Amino acid sequence: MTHDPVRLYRTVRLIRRFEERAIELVRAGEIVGGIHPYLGQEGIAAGVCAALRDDDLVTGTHRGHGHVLAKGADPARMLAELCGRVTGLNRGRGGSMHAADFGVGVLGANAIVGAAGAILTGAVWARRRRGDDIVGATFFGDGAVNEGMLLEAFNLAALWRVPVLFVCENNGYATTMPVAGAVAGTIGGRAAAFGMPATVVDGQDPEEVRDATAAAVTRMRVGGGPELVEAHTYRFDAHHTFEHVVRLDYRPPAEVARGRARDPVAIQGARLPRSVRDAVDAEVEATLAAAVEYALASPAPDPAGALEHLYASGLTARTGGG
Ligand SMILES: Cc1ncc(C[n+]2csc(CCOP(=O)(O)OP(=O)(O)O)c2C)c(N)n1
Repeated sequence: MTHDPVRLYRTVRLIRRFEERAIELVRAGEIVGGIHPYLGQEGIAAGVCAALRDDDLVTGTHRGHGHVLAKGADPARMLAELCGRVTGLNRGRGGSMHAADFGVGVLGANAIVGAAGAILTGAVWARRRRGDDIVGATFFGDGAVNEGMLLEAFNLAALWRVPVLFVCENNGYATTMPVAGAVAGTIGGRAAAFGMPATVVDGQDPEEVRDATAAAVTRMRVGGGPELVEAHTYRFDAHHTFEHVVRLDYRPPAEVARGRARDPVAIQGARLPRSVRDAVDAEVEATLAAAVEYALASPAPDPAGALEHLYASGLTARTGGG
């Protein structure tokens, strides 16, 4: 747990600029297939991960770069992963939506809406059974709250008192679908149905997110069951970079302007003296310049090895058939 406001600012700023550089690389054709930018939501990943220990576990979403970076992954290897290079966190085979770094407790971003909570619940349960006092945090969007898999994870985590913090990043939309058109009842009400405490926080304020997470983690670490945090936020950019090409008209411009006016990077930055902020900004720019250079200088994987690393036991040719 860090109370360090500079570290929190560094994290939100790093995620912000990482995403902006990644969008440039999408446009340049270096990141194939596009990305789901985390712009505007940085305060949630930064705040949650600041309240976790290095050996605690996280799982994330399709909008997952911020979670991986905030938990401590190397930005250069993360960017190389997005570019599909051998030096990437996962040898360039996972890409944007499947980046993982077990060394810092990141079990993976996840393209399947609602799946990451089940994976984390199982992983934390297994580690606690071994006697480790770790906890976990899993991120999901408002679009996941009606997915059976996530609700099943709520149930087992609550029943078995698995210390998982379920973090809902409520940015108001699942792709183009507003929450009001898709979610009956409330998100906190889903937690209540399983006997889980739920806290609503301002996801644009990294310190508020961190403090709510720290309080939950303290309870969970000593045997408390799972909890839910619903962080209200706003996605500043597209659902996916395809929207930069195909404009979709689903958010009123006044709403977008209002949402963008509450910027987690500006909110955390305003807590620091200008000189400190400038120094962090310069450090982040240098880190990312080096990361881009590293990623682009790295080779792509050899296509001959495409079937490697698919199964823990290796891949053996099928016998027989015809
Ligand atoms: C099980 C499943 N259903 C549908 C999709 C397609 N899909 C990808 S992202 C997305 C919207 C998710 O919205 P939300 O969970 O609110 O997260 P956000 O994109 O707003 O961060 C959908 C429906 C998917 N990836 N997985």
